[in-house]
Amino acid sequence: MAATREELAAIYRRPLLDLVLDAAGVHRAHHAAHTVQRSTLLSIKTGGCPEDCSYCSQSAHHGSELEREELVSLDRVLDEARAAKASGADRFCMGAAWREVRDGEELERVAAMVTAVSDLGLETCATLGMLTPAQARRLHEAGLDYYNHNLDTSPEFYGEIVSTRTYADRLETIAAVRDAGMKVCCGGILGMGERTDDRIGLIHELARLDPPPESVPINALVPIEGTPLQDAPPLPWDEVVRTVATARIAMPTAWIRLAAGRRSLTEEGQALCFLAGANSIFLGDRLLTTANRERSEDETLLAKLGLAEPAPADKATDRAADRPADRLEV
Ligand code: SAM
Ligand code: DTB
Ligand code: SF4
Repeated sequence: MAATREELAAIYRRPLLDLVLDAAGVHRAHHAAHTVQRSTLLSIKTGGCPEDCSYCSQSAHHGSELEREELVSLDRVLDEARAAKASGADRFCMGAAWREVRDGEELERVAAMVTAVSDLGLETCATLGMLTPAQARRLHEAGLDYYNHNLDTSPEFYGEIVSTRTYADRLETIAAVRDAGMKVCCGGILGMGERTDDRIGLIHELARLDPPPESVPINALVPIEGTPLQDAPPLPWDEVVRTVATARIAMPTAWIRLAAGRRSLTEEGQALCFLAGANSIFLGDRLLTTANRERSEDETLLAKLGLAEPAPADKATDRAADRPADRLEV
């Protein structure tokens, strides 16, 4: 049974090093200790999003200076995916600034991208906004392994951050993803002015999903000029460590990704997060619309920490044979 919110609050508030030590024990009991899963991101449709998420550079509601880009070509996706694979990525994540996917050409173009990336032998992930159950099934059939759809914060704080959709809308898409047979990638953002209790509430909501997400991105806000959160003060590093550690204890088998915002952490701060159970990162010079840490800096850091062993694939490498559509034909 998932821990209660009160139990998670007690864990989160333990003396920091006790918390890290416990989380490290849970991590090492369930995961290879010397490896970090590497994901690479590509924005396949950029900007002009009708949602009003107050952290996001891509919302049409804010005055951020971002060049919009329509859905990119399959060739571009393939070039980027090949380059990601060559530089050691295990998973390729495609993000689109949509409220929801449109059936027909739009869905089919993304499905073709998913199949092509999957055929390269990469795990596939997409984040495209809300999905209907039928769209989730279509993407799974095309070879989509993970769908990223974040809860972002606690249910109580959510309305302060987004007004164009509800927490219940998010949960509905997550249920559709799960019912279609895909793995769920679901996490949140820290440093949006939320209280400690909201960070605990987020972990509680994630851990009580049944089953919990296989992948949990923990983003630290990257402040974007022109958005309502442009001046949000950076969250103290120990709150990031506490969130990672509590998430690790609450979801022992998940990949916990130290996602956006690593540039605002020192190497020492990141090292503590890895010790506390973070075991996945975005590798590559760009996230979706903002800069990531330099790839070479990350390679050096992972080597220094003894975390450079390749991650064990959590799915067979013969991906074409793995797809439900192909299985049906056998
Ligand atoms: N439109 C899709 C959606 O909202 O699900 C996918 C794209 S959206 C960019 C994916 C996630 O990135 C958000 O849920 C949020 O957690 C994270 N994110 C977006 N902007 C961010 C920022 N400025 N700093 C940190 N994380 C951010
Ligand atoms: C997630 O939780 N973090 C990634 C991914 N899912 C799609 C996105 C981070 C975006 C950071 C801001 C940007 O580059 O636009
Ligand atoms: Fe749109 Fe996603 Fe950005 Fe929200 S987070 S504005 S839904 S791209």
